[in-house]
Parts: sequence; structure tokens; C-alpha cells
Amino acid sequence: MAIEKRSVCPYDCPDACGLLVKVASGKVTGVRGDPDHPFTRGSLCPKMAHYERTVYAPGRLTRPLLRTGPKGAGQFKPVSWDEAIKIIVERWQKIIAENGGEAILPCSYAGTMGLVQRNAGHAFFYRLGASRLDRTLCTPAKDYGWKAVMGGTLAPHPDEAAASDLIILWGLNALATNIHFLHAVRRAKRQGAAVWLIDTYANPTAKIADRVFLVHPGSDAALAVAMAHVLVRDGLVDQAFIDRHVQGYEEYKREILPDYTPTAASKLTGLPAEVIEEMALAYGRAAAPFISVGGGLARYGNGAMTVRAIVTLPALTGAWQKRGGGVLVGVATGSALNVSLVTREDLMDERTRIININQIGDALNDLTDPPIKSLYVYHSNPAAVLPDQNRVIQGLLREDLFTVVHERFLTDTARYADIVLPATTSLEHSDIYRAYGHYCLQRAFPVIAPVGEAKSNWEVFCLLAQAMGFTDEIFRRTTDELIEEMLAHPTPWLEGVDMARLKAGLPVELPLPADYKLDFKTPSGKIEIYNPRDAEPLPRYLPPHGDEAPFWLMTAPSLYGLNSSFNERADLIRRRQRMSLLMNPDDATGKGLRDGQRVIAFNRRGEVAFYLAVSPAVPPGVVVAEGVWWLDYALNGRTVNALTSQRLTDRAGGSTFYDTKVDVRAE
Ligand SMILES: Nc1nc2c(c(=O)[nH]1)N[C@H]1C(S)=C(S)[C@@H](COP(=O)(O)OP(=O)(O)OC[C@H]3O[C@@H](n4cnc5c(=O)[nH]c(N)nc54)[C@H](O)[C@@H]3O)O[C@H]1N2
Ligand SMILES: Nc1nc2c(c(=O)[nH]1)N[C@H]1C(S)=C(S)[C@@H](COP(=O)(O)OP(=O)(O)OC[C@H]3O[C@@H](n4cnc5c(=O)[nH]c(N)nc54)[C@H](O)[C@@H]3O)O[C@H]1N2
Ligand code: SF4
Ligand SMILES: [Mo]
Repeated sequence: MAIEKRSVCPYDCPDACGLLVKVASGKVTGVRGDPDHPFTRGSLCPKMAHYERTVYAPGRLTRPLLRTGPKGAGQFKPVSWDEAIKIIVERWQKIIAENGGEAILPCSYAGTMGLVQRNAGHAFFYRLGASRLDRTLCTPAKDYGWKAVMGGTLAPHPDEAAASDLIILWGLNALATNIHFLHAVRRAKRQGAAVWLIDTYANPTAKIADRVFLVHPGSDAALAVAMAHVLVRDGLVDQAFIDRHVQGYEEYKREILPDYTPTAASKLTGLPAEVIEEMALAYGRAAAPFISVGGGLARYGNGAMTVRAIVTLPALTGAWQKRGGGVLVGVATGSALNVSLVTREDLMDERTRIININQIGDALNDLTDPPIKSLYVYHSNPAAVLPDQNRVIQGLLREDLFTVVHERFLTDTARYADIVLPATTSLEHSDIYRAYGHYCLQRAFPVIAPVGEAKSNWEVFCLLAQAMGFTDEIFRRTTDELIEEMLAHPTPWLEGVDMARLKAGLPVELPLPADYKLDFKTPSGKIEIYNPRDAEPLPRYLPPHGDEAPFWLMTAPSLYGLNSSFNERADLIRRRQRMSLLMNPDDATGKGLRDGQRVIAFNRRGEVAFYLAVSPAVPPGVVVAEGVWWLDYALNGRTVNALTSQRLTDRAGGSTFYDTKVDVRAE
């Protein structure tokens, strides 16, 4: 007889859905959304509706593997865990003796968002003295932009958007990446709210928007500052709110806004000046406008500044004091649990060098003193998801690089490994999850036993620590003991939480203080349009990096994949169809290209073959490649990140995936 057990979706998605998992005779037979989850309310996205197909996918790794063929050939033989751990530790001890601990580099990212398994390697690698990794692949520039203006202010509760009369999805493909936010959007719409999408192409979310505004890639700051120009010019600002809560309004008005007329911004954004006027007036006249900002517009050389310019808007109209008004950049509840009990930075003897994850391609090939001699990858697929794929693969091909990959599947990266270790899925290990799109916390217990010989991230680091002779007590704890320890550590967030529910694996919502939206946690206690701590104290438009090529390349999310996850799923691959490049009909005609033919997108970093999909959803001068495919599906042995670059954002060392230009030719 089947029973249902609670769990949490572990993926890197703002929603962190509550799951009810059907189990019969020790096997998962189905998954549905947990109707008792306060934010996700019983629905799941198409990717997770059949999570059991991922758990039992034909490609699931069940035993440790040792490379037998050339690097990258994917030829391995099974070995025991004891053998695998022994090979790793002997090789590392030799590397440490010859080159020092910094010759070893961990590479992990966001395959699982659980606080223990996600951070499982930190204590071990600090203790080992390995090089450190700056994990800035996703949206550090977006977070920087928010903090530069708002400091540690709490984000508005996403469900508040239900009370808004104008919701702006600013570079957010919510239908693919944040579907449960749409619950509030739909409620607002039923009460007459307008919904706008501001994007670089009419992405799938366009169909739920009343208006779609397409801007030139990397130009949103010009739009935001020009909207501010009109708001001030036409007296649509809330002077009382500004006097009380805003720092730097006069400087912004005097030094920045005069240059940003709608006409000037039109040249940068491509939007007609009258449309910019219309947008500003509608924003200024809305009773409670709510902006939700996506990550894409921050993945440019000017990303942090763009976000600052957008975040400034509700300060001008006083939208913060209205129910339903404000701007949501991301929910930050990182301090709810004391994760340093797991990460244990104190185990680091000497501060070792830091390598930016976006620049692993160069680091693997160019670093000396010491060179990287070993890469340990867990819950990430760097060969597919990092920028500048040719450089990353060039590094992974090095005969003298000892690569270990702990994975659920034989990914693009695992193919280049010397040792592959099988990983559990989230249904096979414990963890505790927070979310970056809402205020819930939830603990998850294993629902089934590990498939084959799979082990969790934490278990593997405990084995490695023992084999290395590390006697620190932490490496003898279990995942559940670490979770209990975090839960026993008081934090302001946990006060007022029903701990019995949380410990039992039920979703709990962290309580928000009354009036939190007007409690501006910045050094001045005000919204800081003027930020004296930044070398650029006022928001303005800065140009993105760009490239010498005619088309901007949008490396946009897919509805049926999540970064490179879900490529194991035949059902989802069928829905994604094939590696396509979307192009505007006039551009295709201009290039003499036909719908459906094979083309090569290229720039100085690489060449990637796609099927051309001619589409009016894409404006001229832009091409779109949705989703990150595994190399198994590549047409010419490379996927989209062979085109993207290792350049960083203006602040916070972030990725610049969208700041990429290419040319296109027939294959
Ligand atoms: N189905 C699905 N869900 C996902 C993911 C996925 O890959 N697939 N990824 C997960 C992860 S790790 C993250 S970080 C989030 C990301 O979630 P989002 O923030 O929604 O996704 P982004 O990749 O940032 O892209 C959002 C939109 O930004 C647009 N965009 C690009 N450049 C610009 C610009 O200059 N201006 C404007 N206005 N728009 C621009 C893109 O065209 C795209 O439509 O989603 C998570 N959820
Ligand atoms: N071109 C382009 N590149 C992108 C993006 C894009 O939109 N376009 N998005 C970027 C963004 S926003 C992000 S956040 C990154 C994401 O980059 P990654 O975090 O590397 O994400 P995934 O591609 O999902 O790969 C995660 C891997 O972890 C494995 N895994 C899952 N759970 C576990 C576990 O418990 N243990 C172990 N050991 N393995 C596990 C999965 O099988 C999967 O292969 O990609 C970035 N790269
Ligand atoms: S990927 Fe996102 S929307 Fe889909 S089930 Fe997981 S948390 Fe929910
Ligand atoms: Mo991300």
C-alpha cells in the first residue's frame, strides 16, 4: 500500500515547493504538491511533477567509477567506495606534499539548495587548506544592487503583490522560473491590476502580461532613470515620504536626472520616448505598484548598477508605504539558521587564495604557484554551466589534473572525471531548506533508502575526512545531528516559529515584523539613493561589456529544464524538442537563413550549432537560446556556454551570461 511522505523540492528555484511523495514497497511511485504549504499551495512545475523519473532515470549512477579511457571519453569501470576513497586521498596527499593544499580546488554550486548538503564540503576543504571558490555564478550583482540602496531591509512578502494595481515583471520569466509568484499576480489581475513584462524578448511569460516592453539588452538602467526623470518632472513623487525616508534625492535630481530625458533613454533602450513617458506616468499614478526583478538583467557588466536604478523607483513614489507596493529582488533569510555550524570557516588555518567560479576556465589553464592539480566537483556541472566552455573543457582535458565528480548522473563534467562518485537525490538524504522567493523553512527526512550505492554529499566528506586523518568532531556527526544543532541555535528569525512543526518536517513560515517594509536597515536608516560607500554614489546608466558582433545572445531559462538539471529526463527533453536558436524574421531574411535549418552562432570564444527557429517573439538584433543542454544533445560538440565570457559584473564578481554578442551563419 502506498503512503505519502513530506519532502521539499531541492532545486535552485525561488519557490522551494513542498512535496508529498508517494512511496510503495520502498520505492517512489509519484509526487504531488503539498496543499498545506503556505506559499506553493499544492502545485508543482512540469519538471517536478514526475520527480520519480529523475530518481530512477536510466542514467542514474549507482556505483563509484574509475576512468579507464582517455579523458572525456566517458569510459569507466566500477570500483568499491573503499577503493575510490583510497585513490582520492592518496593522490591528494601527494599533491599537498608537492604543491600544497591550494593546488586542490572544490567546485560546487546549487544542484541542491539544502543547507547541509549544499554546504557539505566547506568544513572539509577549509581543514584541507584547499583554494577557496567565490560562488558568484548566479546573481551576486543583483543582491549588491539591492543592498546598495536598501541594505539589510527585508524584502516584501511576495504574496503582497496580490494587493497591487500594477505588477511589473522586470526581466523575470516567472512562468518558467517562479511560477508560484503568479498566484499573487493572478489574484491581482482578477481585481483589475495591470501586469507588465519588461524583457529583451517576448519570453513565455509574455502571454500572461497585459503589456510587453522590449528593451535593448543591458539598457534597463536608462529606462529606470528616465522614468525617475518623468516622475520628478511631472510632480509624481511623494515629497513627504522622500523627506522622511530617502537619502540623496536632491543629488539624484540635480546630478543625474537632467541627462535622462525620455528621448535620451530611447536611444539606449530602443523604446520610443512616448512609451517611456507612458510607462513613467502609469507607474507614478498607480496606487501600489509592485516590481519583481529577475536575475538576467544583472548578468551584465553593468548589472549591479542596473538593479540600483530599478530599486530606486519605489523610493520616489513612496510605494513602500502602500500595501502591495515596493520591489522584490529576492528574499534573504540566510540568517534564520546558523549555517556556520556546518561551514566551519574556523577550521581554516591560513587564509587560502580565492578563485572566482566564473573564471575556472582560465584558472584551470593558467594558474601557477601552485597550478590547480585537482578539482573536486559536487552538485554542479561546470562543463555545461560555466561561461567560456572551451576554456573549461580545455582545462578538464589536462592529463595532470585529477578530477573527482560526485554526481547523480554522468554529466558533461563527470565524463571528464578520473573518479566518479554516485550521489543521492534529495529523497534519499536529510536536509533543511530555506527559500529565496518566500519566507518558509522546511526540514526534509529521507523518503527512501539510497538508490544503489549512492551517498549524500555530507557522508562523502565524512569518509574523506576520516581517510585524511582529520579528527575534528564535526566529521563524525550525521546530517540530522547538524540540522538539530542549527535548530537548537537561537536566531531572531526562529523566535515565534513553531519549532515542533519545523522539526517534524512541516513547512513553517518565518514571521515578519509589523511595519517591516518601512524599517530600512541601511547605515542612515533611510533608502539610500545616494550611497557614499560606493565609488559611484548615485545610480545611472553604464554601458554593458558587449562584443564586436551583431546579435545579442540571450541564454534564457527553459520551461522544462533548470540550468543543466533535468537533461536526464526523456519526457522533458521531448518537450524541449531540440537545441534551437530563436531569431527575428527580418534578421533571418537579411541573413538568407530559413526556419529549421542548422546554423552556427559564433564569436571569438567559440562556435555552437543550433536549429534556427524564426520567431516574431524576438526583436531584431537579438537571438535567444533557451536552456542549458548536456553535450549529449549538442549538434557540434558544444553548447551555449561556448559563447559566453568569463568577464565579471561591475560589482560583486558576478557572471555576465547575457552580456554576450554573436554572429550567425548557415552551418
Ligand atoms: N524552469 C526553470 N526555472 C528556473 C531556472 C531554469 O533554468 N529553468 N533557473 C533557476 C535559477 S538558478 C535562477 S537564478 C532563476 C532565474 O530566474 P529569472 O530571473 O526569471 O531568469 P533569468 O535567467 O534571470 O532570465 C529572466 C529573463 O531576463 C531576460 N533578460 C535578459 N537580459 C535582460 C535585460 O537586459 N533586460 C531585461 N529587462 N531582461 C533581460 C531574459 O530574456 C529572460 O526572459 O530561475 C530558477 N528557476
Ligand atoms: N548559458 C547559461 N548558463 C548558465 C545559466 C543560464 O541561464 N544560461 N544559469 C546560471 C545560473 S543562474 C546558475 S545558478 C548556474 C547553476 O549551475 P549548477 O549549480 O551547476 O546547476 P545544474 O546545472 O543544475 O547542475 C547541478 C548538478 O548537481 C547534481 N546534483 C543534484 N543534487 C545533488 C546532490 O545532492 N549531490 C550531488 N553531489 N550532486 C547533486 C545534478 O545532478 C546536476 O548535474 O548555472 C549558470 N549557467
Ligand atoms: S523547480 Fe521550482 S517550481 Fe518546480 S517544484 Fe521545484 S521549487 Fe517548485
Ligand atoms: Mo541561478
